[in-house]
Amino acid sequence: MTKPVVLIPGSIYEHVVKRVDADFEMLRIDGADLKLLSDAQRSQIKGIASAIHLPNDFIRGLPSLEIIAHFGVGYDVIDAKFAGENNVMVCNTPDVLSEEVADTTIGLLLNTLRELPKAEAHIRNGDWVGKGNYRLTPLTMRNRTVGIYGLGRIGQEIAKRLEGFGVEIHYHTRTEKSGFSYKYHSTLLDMANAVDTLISIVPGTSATTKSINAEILKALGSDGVFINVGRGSVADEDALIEALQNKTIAAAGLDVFENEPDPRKDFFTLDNVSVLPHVASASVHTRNAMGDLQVDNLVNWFSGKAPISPVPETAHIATK
Ligand code: A2R
Repeated sequence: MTKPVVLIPGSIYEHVVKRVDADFEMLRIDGADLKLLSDAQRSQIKGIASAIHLPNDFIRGLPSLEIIAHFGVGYDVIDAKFAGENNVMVCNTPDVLSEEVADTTIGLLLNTLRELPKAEAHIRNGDWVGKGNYRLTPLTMRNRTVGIYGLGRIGQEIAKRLEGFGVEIHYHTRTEKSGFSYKYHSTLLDMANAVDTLISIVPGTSATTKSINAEILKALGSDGVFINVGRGSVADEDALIEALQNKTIAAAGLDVFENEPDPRKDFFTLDNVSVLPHVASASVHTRNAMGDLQVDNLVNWFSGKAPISPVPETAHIATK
């Protein structure tokens, strides 16, 4: 029996390439561009394994396409509603990364509050012996009130870890979640007024775009700390840079940016920012698990079984 043709547009984690190559007829091109495919190839492609933006024209130009398996839990780079309307299944890789992202979030929060990367630079530079002890940090985790924006799979893991730090935990989502003792706020502004530390772990959607704005940052206050591990699009970066420059808030810890991999340079020059290059899920263990889930979705689909992790917008599409 001939294997289904699965396209990998753009670069992807090597583990995924090996697995796609083993299980399918693999086709690789440099990006999501129809000009890179012959007419025959376009009509043969049944599945996509990708980690990049797929324009709607690209999806429309593949007449036999049945399924897109995306690498990552956030799938804002694919118009899933459009895919669903065109009978194309979209899958993401939830759950398997939640704990890793939550672990990294705590690390980033501590880096931001306790200036650990700068303290490490101090010893590496020879400043400890040359200039003396690293300064006492003005910020601490002690007595903080933390608001989690998004109490989904990852947000809940972050909250669980924060419980161990003895801090007060609040959250904001569109719908109140049952079974949690954390304080619920029906609006983001209400939560920002009640907390001094805001962790964003909502998806990048039209509703969340630039929702962390000047008003929210002001509400956090001068002791305020903003941590973003969700999507860069959720923060209004102009407002954030201004709030950090003017000390409207005390500090920020950022793993995600509007322009990746080339974020605004202000984030590197500001003294009160701790940055990471979008590494929250980036361990071999977790990336392998994400890659396996991505390819397992394709394997299930092409053996007539339901995919493991369809996104809600396409969950209605029946298995062939
Ligand atoms: O709003 P709800 O009740 O659906 O709760 C979801 C919340 N959320 C929002 N909260 C406030 N305003 C919004 N416009 C809004 N949209 C969504 O975000 C839910 O509590 C949370 C998302 O949770 P999950 O779908 O379980 O996603 P997961 O696995 O926690 O990942 C979150 C995001 C990904 O989409 C990537 O962008 C990033 O983390 O890696």
